[in-house]
Amino acid sequence: MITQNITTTITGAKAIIEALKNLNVDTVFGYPGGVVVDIYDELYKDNSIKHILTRHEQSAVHAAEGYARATNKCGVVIVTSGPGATNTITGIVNAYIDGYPLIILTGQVSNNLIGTNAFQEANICDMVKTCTKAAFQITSAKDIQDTLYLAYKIATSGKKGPVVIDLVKDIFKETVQLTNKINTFENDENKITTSDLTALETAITNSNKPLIVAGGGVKHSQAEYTLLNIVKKTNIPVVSTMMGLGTFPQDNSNYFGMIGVFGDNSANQLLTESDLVISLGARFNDKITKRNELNGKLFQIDINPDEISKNVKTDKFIIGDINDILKKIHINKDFSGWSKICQTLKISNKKQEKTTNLLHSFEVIQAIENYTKDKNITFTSEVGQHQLWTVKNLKFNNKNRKIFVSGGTGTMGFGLPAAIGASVADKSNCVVCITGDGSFQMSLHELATCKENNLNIKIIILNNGYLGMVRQIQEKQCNCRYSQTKISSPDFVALAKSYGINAIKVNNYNEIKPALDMAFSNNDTFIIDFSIEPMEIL
Ligand SMILES: Cc1ncc(C[n+]2csc(CCOP(=O)(O)OP(=O)(O)O)c2C)c(N)n1
Ligand SMILES: [Mg+2]
Repeated sequence: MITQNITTTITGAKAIIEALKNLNVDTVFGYPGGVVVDIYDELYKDNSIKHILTRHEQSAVHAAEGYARATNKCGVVIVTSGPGATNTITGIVNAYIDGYPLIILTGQVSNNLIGTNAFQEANICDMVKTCTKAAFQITSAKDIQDTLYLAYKIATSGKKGPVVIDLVKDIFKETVQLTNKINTFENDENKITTSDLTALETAITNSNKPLIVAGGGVKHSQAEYTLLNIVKKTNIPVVSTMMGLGTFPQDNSNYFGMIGVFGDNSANQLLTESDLVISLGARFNDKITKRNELNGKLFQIDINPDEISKNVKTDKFIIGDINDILKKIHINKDFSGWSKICQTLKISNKKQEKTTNLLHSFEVIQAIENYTKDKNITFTSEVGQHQLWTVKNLKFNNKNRKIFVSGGTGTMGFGLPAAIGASVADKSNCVVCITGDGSFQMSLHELATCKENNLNIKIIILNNGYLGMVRQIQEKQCNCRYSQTKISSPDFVALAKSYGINAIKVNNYNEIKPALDMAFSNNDTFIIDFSIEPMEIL
């Protein structure tokens, strides 16, 4: 129910800012342009919403996603029309697949120019139809507030995700009645029935070898604590997806690792060995091994009805909020016998070994783990070998240590802007971005954003001179024909200096600790460029 009192007349541009304020938005990420100058003028005059100027619109969206992940709030982005709008698309796809709530406000040419190939016109709403929860075009100022509130509701409910609002230029100067709206949205989320809960309880009680797969959904529903309590009581073994990392303490004896193509053998084997797989918000996409073995034994719990039976056919499922569901079930069976049997599988996990005297990624990450294990840190990573070494060697044992990775789309260029969003969300928090030489070059222009906002981000470059992940595939599939995967880089230390950022190069193991001491000695952005064995493989 929305109630309203009409108060005063304002411009459309101001109405946008007022609507954002009503939605408790205090930070936006963006990049201005001619079409949206009126909004930027209002931001300037109002001064109560902080604007973070990124150096590319894609980064603004990734940063807003990092902010949303860090705060559990909705990220907001403002960009101009045409190229400003189209530059957001990669970021939008990323947030859509991984399920983080964003509102992206794009400028649009005037009503009378739409469809004429006007200067900087792009039909962004049609372009993002398949990667947003909704896309609206506002052609009249009277629709501003209602559309923003609706967009917010859509972005933040069910499986969360991005909503685009395309703002036709004319509305900014148009006047409109400012309304004092109270946003209390009716909760129309799925209701969980008693028979749903009984079905889950019965499936678990009838099982001898159950397994919980903790997916990204556990994070989304903030079900970490409830999950831990259930496992404490029942000793059901737990594995996680990459998006679910950190949702269950990795030092718990009932944790058996990460599933997936690059996951742990113990975790993947458990998918086969178990007789019931309880999926908590996992999507079982094509990067998950052994999907066929799940046939007939999968119990899916997901807020998104589209996920049910999408990748593995199942007739056992509950659509709803994971935390709500887990809080309501009662299991009086102890699976510690089964969990003990599972321990033996841990021996099958691949050992990480040095092949040369050069620095190896895993020893760098292990050193970082060792150095930071008692600190509350948000990690981000990019995409490639460095990401997999990162998730394999960092430990997430409590909710003060988190990791943000681009899961569903594997977007190189995500990690640094996501770190910016996380750092902006809480400046007292130290953020560590672990990146590759290839990925870093996709968003290194954001060093300016880090410097300008005095962000406490430590950037760790695992510099192997290659697009290593692809090179590794070529080694096996193309008989070592490394087509276009050797990649040169600038002198990252000199580059950092040109941005006013301190940096150091590390070539051998003894230099790691002093470099970390230097990086963590203050709250500034700092870069460590690690020279890594180029031929290392996972
Ligand atoms: C935007 C984008 N382009 C291409 C790819 C394909 N890709 C996946 S991993 C990778 C190599 C990444 O290189 P680097 O960042 O140096 O990491 P490394 O594997 O060497 O650790 C590439 C090109 C991608 N994931 N994202
Ligand atoms: Mg590399």
